[in-house]
Amino acid sequence: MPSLPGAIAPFEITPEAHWRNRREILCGLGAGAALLAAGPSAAASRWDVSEAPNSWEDITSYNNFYEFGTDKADPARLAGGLVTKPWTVRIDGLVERPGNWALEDILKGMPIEERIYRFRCVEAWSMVVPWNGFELRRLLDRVGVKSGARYVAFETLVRPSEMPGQRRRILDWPYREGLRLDEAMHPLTLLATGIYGRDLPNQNGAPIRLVVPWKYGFKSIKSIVRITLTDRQPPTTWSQQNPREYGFYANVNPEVDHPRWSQATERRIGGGLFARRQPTLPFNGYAEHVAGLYAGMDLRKFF
Ligand SMILES: Nc1nc2c(c(=O)[nH]1)N[C@H]1C(S)=C(S)[C@@H](COP(=O)(O)O)O[C@H]1N2
Ligand SMILES: [Mo]
Repeated sequence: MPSLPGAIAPFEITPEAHWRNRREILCGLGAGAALLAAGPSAAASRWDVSEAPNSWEDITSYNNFYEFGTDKADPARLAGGLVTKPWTVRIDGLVERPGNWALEDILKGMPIEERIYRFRCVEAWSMVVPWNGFELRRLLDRVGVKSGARYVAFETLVRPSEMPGQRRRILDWPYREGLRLDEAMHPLTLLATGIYGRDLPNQNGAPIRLVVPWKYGFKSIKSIVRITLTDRQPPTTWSQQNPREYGFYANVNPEVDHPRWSQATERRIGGGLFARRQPTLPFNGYAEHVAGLYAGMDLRKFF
């Protein structure tokens, strides 16, 4: 986008400034007054973390999205041509109402949440992202999960004409991910449609992507076109690619190292070149909410 020398394009400053203002309003007034002042979607979520969110620039320029290439800068550079309207999500398998759902129909009447989540990649960097989206369980309730279902499988779009990384066999396309049904039904699990109150940029998985904040980033599959309820654990891209390094569960765990590096600490993106690494928290800091899902499981075996 061309801009005047020295001018700051509005998209560079608006989302973050807008968001910060609303937070300040929330802190300064009672919740009721804040809602009136800032609109119903501005209520702080009980899931929010207190850490400062990363900038729009950090979140949208340092991405993993192999459909556009393996370099962190590739998605921002190459994802602009992805057409995300119209968008259809096929929902099938063990559901009462299978079919092709237009995204606009999915979003109709869906309560959209704004939540600030920690996000950690298996490569030992992390960010804090203010997502907007809805709880996956709301969609699953709407389509009606049948009693035999135990897992949820997800697939990303395959469209090599718009996804240059797919013209090579970097991965076995489509990118696939999966959750156990109870993980999928947990209220922390979001289908995100935006960041900082704006639509998701393509490089972050437009128009709809998963966010599972207690798991490594690769579970958070982008640009989803299919959701399947199944009775058995579905194959997932990274565990198929390299089962020694990547498991199905992929819960953030400082005690289980990746075979090639430690998972005990992380580098917060945007902290500057000399920023100290910080200790990684079990379940990425969400243990009080999700540890119970894994009671009695050996998390070294089910990594
Ligand atoms: N379809 C698809 N989804 C994906 C990936 C990918 O390559 N393809 N990369 C994953 C990994 S490894 C990470 S860390 C996150 C990065 O999300 P972000 O770019 O929004 O930070 O997306 C995940 N989802
Ligand atoms: Mo990642």
